[in-house]
Amino acid sequence: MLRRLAVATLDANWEHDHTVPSRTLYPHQWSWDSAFIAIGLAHVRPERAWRELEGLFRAQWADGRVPHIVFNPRLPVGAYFPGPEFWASARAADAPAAPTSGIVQPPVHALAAWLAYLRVPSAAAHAALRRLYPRLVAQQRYLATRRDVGGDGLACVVHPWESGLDNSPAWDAPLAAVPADAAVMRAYRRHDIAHAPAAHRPTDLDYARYVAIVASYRDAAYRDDDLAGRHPFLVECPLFNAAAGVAEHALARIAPLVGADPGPHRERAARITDALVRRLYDPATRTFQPRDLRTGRLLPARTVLGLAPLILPDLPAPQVEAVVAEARSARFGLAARMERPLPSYDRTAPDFEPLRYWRGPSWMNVAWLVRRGLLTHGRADLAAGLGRSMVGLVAGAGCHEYFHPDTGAGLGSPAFGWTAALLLDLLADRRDPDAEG
Ligand code: 9WN
Repeated sequence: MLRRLAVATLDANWEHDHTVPSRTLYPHQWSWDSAFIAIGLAHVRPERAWRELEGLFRAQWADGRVPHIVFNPRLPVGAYFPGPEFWASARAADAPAAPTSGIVQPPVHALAAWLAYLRVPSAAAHAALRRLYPRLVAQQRYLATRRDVGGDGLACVVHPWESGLDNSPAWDAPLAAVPADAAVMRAYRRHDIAHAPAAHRPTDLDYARYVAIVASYRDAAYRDDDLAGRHPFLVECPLFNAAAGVAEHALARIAPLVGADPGPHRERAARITDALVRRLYDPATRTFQPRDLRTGRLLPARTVLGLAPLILPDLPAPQVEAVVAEARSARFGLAARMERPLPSYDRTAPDFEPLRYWRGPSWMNVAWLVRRGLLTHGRADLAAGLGRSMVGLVAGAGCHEYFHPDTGAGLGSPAFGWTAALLLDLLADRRDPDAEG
């Protein structure tokens, strides 16, 4: 029954060569959505899983960046804000012919490709993996070279949208330092608040800052030289870098299948984990926190981003223990029998908001990453509790974009791609326990 709902949601969101996150709110192709969606499609429509990933990577820039949005040119102007006319990707020498945004999202794609292959290791899947491998390597190279603004082995994000957790309290301080005036939003039409309550979404002032950061990057033709000297938002994010580390682990598994050497991937994975622990783990609070490169300081909000390094198989034992303790604390409430869903932000914080975007509600993709991390580190008891809570959310409310962190009520888009896809993965996993490590 649930499985049928998830498949119907993915089928309804399928659009010629990709799956839209939501027909209403997000009608184009999004980067990390496509990776999560491919993981789910592999269980039911394996051929589409590869089309999803390959479609996204066709829009990869010559410098290796994978854009966070690939615009569907068949849609009318105004179908999403900011649309292709605002991003003006054609101004960048490295951009493809298809209109895209100019920023990236967490690199969860190599993991998605590896999991899709493991699910159905057919000749077609092998051929797709061969085609994707050099592109996945180029994606990693872009992040490791052009985005290592801190110079110590981590990639930085240049916009809250790159983190995937756009409106997280983690970004409040660095965002507040971006000069902007909410009145500029009078010149634009926000598409999101035509489809979702304004009280659940970022404010106009947040949007004015989002737009100002894009304009700064765009006006420099999306170049990455001298970001430290001129860019208004530069942050090292634990989730983003944990994804980059896991991507190297996945590439190390893929490499022998495509005639490549896994050694360099293993070395890069180890370097990322080491840098993450050195730069983003705070021994005082015993959790991972983002670092603001403009001030050099760790950002204090305790968000679910800090739990993400658990997905790294080589995370040292003291950090594994610390992250599990943070997840089990009253802040996040992880348990073998969970009373409430995993929130996106510390539920004991005075500014916890159960309805607003990434400031409290529960999301399936972040919970999926945490669950995978728990399995990786031998915490099957806690993973089972989290998994049951996730399935319970969809059983109670459907394939919503996100869920109320107390009641589990469905919020945001009612037919959301990654919720459906990751539910399929969870349901399959409960029949066939994770074997690939
Ligand atoms: C901006 C598509 C995307 C997700 C992000 C989520 C939201 C966009 C927005 O939707 O971001 O990229 O308009 O709010 O925060 O994680 O990829 O589902």
